[in-house]
Amino acid sequence: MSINTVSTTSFPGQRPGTSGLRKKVSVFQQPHYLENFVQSVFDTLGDCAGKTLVLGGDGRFHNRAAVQTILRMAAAHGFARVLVGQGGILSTPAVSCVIRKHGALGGIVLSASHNPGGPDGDFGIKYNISNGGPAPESVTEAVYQRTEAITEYRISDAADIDLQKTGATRIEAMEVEVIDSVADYAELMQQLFDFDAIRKLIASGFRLCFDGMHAVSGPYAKAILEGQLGAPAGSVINAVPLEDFGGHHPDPNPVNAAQLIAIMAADDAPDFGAASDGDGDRNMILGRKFDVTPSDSLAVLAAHATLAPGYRAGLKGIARSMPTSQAADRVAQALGIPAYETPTGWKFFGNLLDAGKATLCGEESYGTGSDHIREKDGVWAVLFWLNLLAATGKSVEALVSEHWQRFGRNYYSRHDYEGVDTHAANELMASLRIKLATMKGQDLGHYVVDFADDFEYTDPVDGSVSQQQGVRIVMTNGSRIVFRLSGTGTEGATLRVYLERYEADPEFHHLPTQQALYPLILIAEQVAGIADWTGRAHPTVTT
Ligand code: VG1
Ligand code: CO
Repeated sequence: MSINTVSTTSFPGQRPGTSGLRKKVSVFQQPHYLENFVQSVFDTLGDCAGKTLVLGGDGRFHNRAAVQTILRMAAAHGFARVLVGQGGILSTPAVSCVIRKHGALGGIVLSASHNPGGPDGDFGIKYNISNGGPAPESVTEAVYQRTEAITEYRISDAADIDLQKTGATRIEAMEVEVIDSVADYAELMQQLFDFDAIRKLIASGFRLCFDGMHAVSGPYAKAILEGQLGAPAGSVINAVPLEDFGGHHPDPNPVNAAQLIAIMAADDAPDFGAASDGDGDRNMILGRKFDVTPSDSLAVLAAHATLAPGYRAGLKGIARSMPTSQAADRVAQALGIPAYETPTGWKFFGNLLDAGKATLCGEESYGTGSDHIREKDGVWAVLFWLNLLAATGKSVEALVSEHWQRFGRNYYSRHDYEGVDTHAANELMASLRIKLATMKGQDLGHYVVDFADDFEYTDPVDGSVSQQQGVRIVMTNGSRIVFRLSGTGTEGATLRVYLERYEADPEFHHLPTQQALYPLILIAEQVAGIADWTGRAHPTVTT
């Protein structure tokens, strides 16, 4: 075994987006492409002697090859130890859990999350810091600067290690320990939730269906829901991670999880349905013939949090990303705790969680989590819901309807225009920004604009400022339209339009969502000229 120094030249555009560097697999397969990025991360970290790194991914195509390369590079960089998931598999929340439990310096997650996989799909890489959370912008920016200047990387010429067998081995002086992908994570879940109560609920005939979408959460859900909580075999569907996710899009929303939606819409539907995404950090919650929006899910969990053992002491605060509906704010107000509004992306929650300012966090994009780790967590959200259902004896629909009666309903929808021309998308945003200054007080349909701005966030802990995080038009009655461009796509641009309307009157709590939001949908089109700029009359995905 020896360590080689390899000359390289920089690749343009290795700047991490909302959640890591995501590109087509073919881009990552170019010689030196992955190596350049990994060396840039290591160079940014500096001396790693004596330190532990956690490594794993969502099992998508190129995962195993990338794991072997990164192990050889970590050995060349002088890490003392790497903990790698068996088969190269670790969900994003499991990486966060393992980093924290084992006091690692950080971790590398190989995933493009909800983006499609396979040889023609996407690949991704993300670095998480010692608190278990995604690297903040200061770190990702330093990594990007390094990728622009890189001239060489170091790598051991050691042979591939066997990822299938748990246990320790060595590359150069570095210890490599292949760990059970699920064990640490499952142990943490047992500390947070009342497994006995959930077991009793399931034993009493309560039925559930969890859709692993052939992505990483299948093994976690099987081990916990079927193995530990006694759900009958077959309760977890599409449970085996596949390199191409079975050809499907591992994005748990009513459009992409069509099989689960059909199961939950049947007359003999299970009591509870859920799905997770490529890397296991998202969750979709369903009742029988009933969808729960992610924003409502966060609010309902917050309102009932003390029913779960891990949250019995109450919540310190609730944080949500700016485009997420304001339903959780109303719960925070009722509980007398602070509500925080951050830019999109889980990295912005890390400081609030570390500082003990927030306990629960959520995003409208099917992401919910808490201070138990520093990532959003799909299986955690499922267990939280099961704990609430067991503790209250109520159905999913009853819990949500009662929530609306108490707090009012925030009708909410996101319209995505995927794969539009990048130039046109940028122009649309630029022309919106020009209009902002004069919008205050304007009449739009039956609404009056309270304020309009481009969201800027000052981190209350470290004072860092993030600008241009989404254009928002907020009406005097609290209804909102938000426009932003995705930072996770790999083809053209994706415009996201977020629509929210508050309705206090229970008589109007059961309208079809798109109908309830129709006046706002018209205003969004009128203000932004979406059809003119993008050439699209309708969104590609509506959630
Ligand atoms: C999207 C979501 C955002 C989420 C991010 C990563 O980002 O909107 O809420 O944090 O994906 O999720 P964007 O920039 O495309 O809107 V995951 O599960 O793909 O890591
Ligand atoms: Co994800």
